[in-house]
Amino acid sequence: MNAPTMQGLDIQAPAYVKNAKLIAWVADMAALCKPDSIVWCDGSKEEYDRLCEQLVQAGTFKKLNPAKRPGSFLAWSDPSDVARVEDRTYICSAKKEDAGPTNNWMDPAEMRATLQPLFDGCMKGRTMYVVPFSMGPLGSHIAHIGVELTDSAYVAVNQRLMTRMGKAVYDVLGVDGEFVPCMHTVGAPLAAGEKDTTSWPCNPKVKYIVHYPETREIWSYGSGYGGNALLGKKCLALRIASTMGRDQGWLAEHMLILGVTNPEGKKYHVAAAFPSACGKTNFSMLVPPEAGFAGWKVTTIGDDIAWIKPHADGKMYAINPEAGYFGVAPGTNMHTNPNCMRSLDKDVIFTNVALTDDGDVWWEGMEKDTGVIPDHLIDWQGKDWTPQIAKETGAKAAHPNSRFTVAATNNPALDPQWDDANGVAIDAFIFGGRRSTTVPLVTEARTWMEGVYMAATMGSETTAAAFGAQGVVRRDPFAMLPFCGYNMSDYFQHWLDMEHKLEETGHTLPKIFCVNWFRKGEDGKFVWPGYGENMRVLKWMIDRIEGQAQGQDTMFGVTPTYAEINWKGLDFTAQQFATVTSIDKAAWVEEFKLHTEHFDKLAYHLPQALLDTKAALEKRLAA
Ligand code: SAT
Ligand code: MN
Repeated sequence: MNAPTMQGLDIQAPAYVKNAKLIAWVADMAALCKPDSIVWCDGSKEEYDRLCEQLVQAGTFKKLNPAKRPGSFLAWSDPSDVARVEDRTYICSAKKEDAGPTNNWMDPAEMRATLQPLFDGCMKGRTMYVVPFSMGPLGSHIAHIGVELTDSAYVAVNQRLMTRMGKAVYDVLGVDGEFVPCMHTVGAPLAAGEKDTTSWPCNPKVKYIVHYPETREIWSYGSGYGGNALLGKKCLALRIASTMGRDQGWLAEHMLILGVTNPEGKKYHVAAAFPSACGKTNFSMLVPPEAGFAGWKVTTIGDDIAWIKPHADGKMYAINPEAGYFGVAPGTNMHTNPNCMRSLDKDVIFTNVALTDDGDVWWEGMEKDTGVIPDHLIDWQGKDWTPQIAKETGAKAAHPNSRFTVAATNNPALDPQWDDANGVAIDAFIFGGRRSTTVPLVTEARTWMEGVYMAATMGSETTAAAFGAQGVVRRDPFAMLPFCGYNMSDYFQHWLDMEHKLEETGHTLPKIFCVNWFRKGEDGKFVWPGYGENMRVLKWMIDRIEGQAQGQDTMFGVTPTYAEINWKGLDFTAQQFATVTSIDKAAWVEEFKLHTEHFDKLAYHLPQALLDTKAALEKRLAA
């Protein structure tokens, strides 16, 4: 098995790789994919620099002006490869019911037969990178190891920023440790002697993002972009991990994790779920307003994914499985997210933003900082862009889903416990969607059950993070719709079961809140100022945790009174507050109809308790 060469290909693993299963798997996959060479990534800075230089030579990366943006690069993807492809994403469980109605399903044997010819020789003319990574602090009891085999150097360098990647992972893995095998190819093999002329190799026609939850495997074909290709992220840390969590009694969630410390030094931890491109990164790096919040501090543990385990002390402990941020660039500026802007000063990989004439990057929203829109840019498709062209054609300089990849350690607001192997104890969960109407600014669930109901029925207007129409409300339970690796109704039950698990220990459960920063007024504009001002809502939540705010009971949970919010430094009238907190009876009658439709689709295994909760809420509404 461990033959050092295979048809002229050197497959010998470095001496520090001792895991027999891994070595055998790499040999098998090399035999299948037939790369020209294999590189075992060690995660070193030298290796990173070398691969980045290689990407520059290949035309995939443009090195940015080191005086403006040291150590940073810009990649422009193929225009067909700019977002996750949900219709090409599959959960191949043995039984269709186990994938559930919200996932694409194919019989595992049938999928394997489909993928076999696609992967056969898929890496011809290319290098196969062996990328070992830990999702979560190295050696943490909550962490898991993955190994990605990829023919994309772009993926390898992004993985070094996004995960704990490299040699140390092999030590944790040892001779017989478990890892999640993650196969990735851009699906663009080269004929013998052919030179790659594309700067962003991908397969514009055929894409498959495939998960086998029972055997914990990931196979991704045809895309080089984000969540389709950086397999530690949505594929492992959410889809595969959610099924692990179901089987092992923990949670893998699409949640940011933040720490919030009051002026007395007491620290709370909050995990919050929002759909992609709804401001999770912003919220996780929030800067409290100066007026009224002196001494308050918010620190980031994670911006996208949380793994949460109930502990013997009755608390739920969360880690961020990632080690970097893959965030949306447009809209990010010193007003919306100053900590993020500072994180992006150096050592960043940008994807699909615009290039300035002096070799820096630009995206829509940056004009809020500088007061000017550049006269000339090269847009994300490599074309000339001017404000005039934008006016005439509507062309965006940066793709709406353009991204930055940056190590968490660049974040000035990084929480000192972000890499703590034991995680942080969660005090509250927040669930939020993007809703221009109906859902109030903030409500607190009266019970765990009611919180699960709120999360299970969450809706959100769609964004550019996934292919498809934007701005239409779709149900996105727990912000997990595209990321739950098993039947959504079973997932609801798993959340409901947590209550009993934790109650047995006699500990108070984390509170559950539902938020909506996105209500619009009659003029079509957002009413709530959002961003740093969200601290005011966060503070009310903490007051609730401390029993210092009474709130008022509504049909949909407990909501703050106007007087309970700290308004110092913000001009926000009681009337505006009413606009974002009001419960419109007629709108809620319609909303509940949509909940019914949603539950009808999820009827198989849907917990009866959710239907009972709905009936109780409707009764309240009618009263
Ligand atoms: O491209 S990703 O899936 O990683 C980003 C997102 O949609 O949240
Ligand atoms: Mn996300």
